[in-house]
Amino acid sequence: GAERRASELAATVRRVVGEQSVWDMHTHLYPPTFGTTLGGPKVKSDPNGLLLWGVDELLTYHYLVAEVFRVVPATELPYADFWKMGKQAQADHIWKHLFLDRSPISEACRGVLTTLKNLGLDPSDRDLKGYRNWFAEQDPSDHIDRVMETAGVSRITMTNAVFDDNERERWLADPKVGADPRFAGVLRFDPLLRDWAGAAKLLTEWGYDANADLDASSVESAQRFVRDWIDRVGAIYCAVSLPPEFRYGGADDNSTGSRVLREVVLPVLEERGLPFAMMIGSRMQVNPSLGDAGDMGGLSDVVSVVTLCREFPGNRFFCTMLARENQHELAVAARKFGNLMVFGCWWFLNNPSLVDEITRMRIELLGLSCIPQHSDARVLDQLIYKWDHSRELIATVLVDKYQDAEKTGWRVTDDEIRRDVKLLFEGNFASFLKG
Ligand code: RAT
Ligand code: ZN
Repeated sequence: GAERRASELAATVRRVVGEQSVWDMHTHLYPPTFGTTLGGPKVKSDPNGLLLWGVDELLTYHYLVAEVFRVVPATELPYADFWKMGKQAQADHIWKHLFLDRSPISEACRGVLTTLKNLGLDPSDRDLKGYRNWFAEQDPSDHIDRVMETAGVSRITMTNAVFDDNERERWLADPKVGADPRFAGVLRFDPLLRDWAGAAKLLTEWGYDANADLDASSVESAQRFVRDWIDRVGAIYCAVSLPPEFRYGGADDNSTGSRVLREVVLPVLEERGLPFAMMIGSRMQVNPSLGDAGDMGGLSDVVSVVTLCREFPGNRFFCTMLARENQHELAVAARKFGNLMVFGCWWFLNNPSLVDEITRMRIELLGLSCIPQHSDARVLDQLIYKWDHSRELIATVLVDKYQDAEKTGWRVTDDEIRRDVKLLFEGNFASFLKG
């Protein structure tokens, strides 16, 4: 009877979620044409390459760098000494202190174990050298196929940071550098909104005359810059990460950041029909010695997002926030505006307890009209664990929600479950892009 139906339903939902491919809407991954730190039998390694993969990159992920400095503090191993160590020595250090000297049960540690296991390696070997040897035999491009297959990812969205010299120069040197069909481009330009004066200097150097006052000709230059780079990276949307202090006060708000948004970014995006992704709440470099691991989060202002959605009905906004405390208000805001798409459990929220809570709350408030997760993978192989863990959590929430509906006598068919799950993992993103 009812119990049997409930357990069948649970099994179906888990199977469907396991089989549904994902279009990962935000990663920091690249095709091998951008250079790769770990070469393969057919590919030379490039120490500044942007494609990170393999066990040493997994172990030196900035989430784990932060964790290792808690147990071997900088008073024992100064930051500068750690950064001087080679990649393998850093990985050895993290392996010893976070995997062998204490158990690897943080989410970032567990992620390494899931990744190894799903690649067919055996975490119980605890054989870092053996894992290294296995990766050394792989070809980076073939490995991308294997990882995508294992993770069930159909397409990887990049983050193409135009203000990063290393990346910008690769686009300028080779217009086809991003042409790999497994990857989609996203133009990322934080300095335009976070530091207009600094950005204006660089734009001028790059042939787009602009000044700190943002006069009419600077607006035109900056618009041309954004257009040119949208075209160059074939951007499917544009994105920024913003601090907790980010505010948009409406049409009379004449702060420079707000003017750049209103006069440069949003008009170009509307003209191109592209969404704008705002990732809000990153407080940068509270401990600069930690490098990428030195950022934290803070409470942000949902009202600013609401104001943007209301005043720019011709623009579409993806939004994610870094503070747990912002999630409810943001989900409620999405009920008010069809041009707002809430996505992902970002960075410090990408932990099972929080993914469960946030996903449940979003589905209760928004039904199937949200994008529950993105991976934020910086190391190719991380796609495997990020999606493995997220699928399990999203499936658990869906099982509960379908079972609650079925308690009334409503029945969901297998096809309907497949339809719904596809929306969450691919469809909502694809339709929001189209507008
Ligand atoms: O999640 C992360 O790895 C962060 O370092 C950032 O990349 C963040 O996701 C961002 O895109 O700024
Ligand atoms: Zn990111």
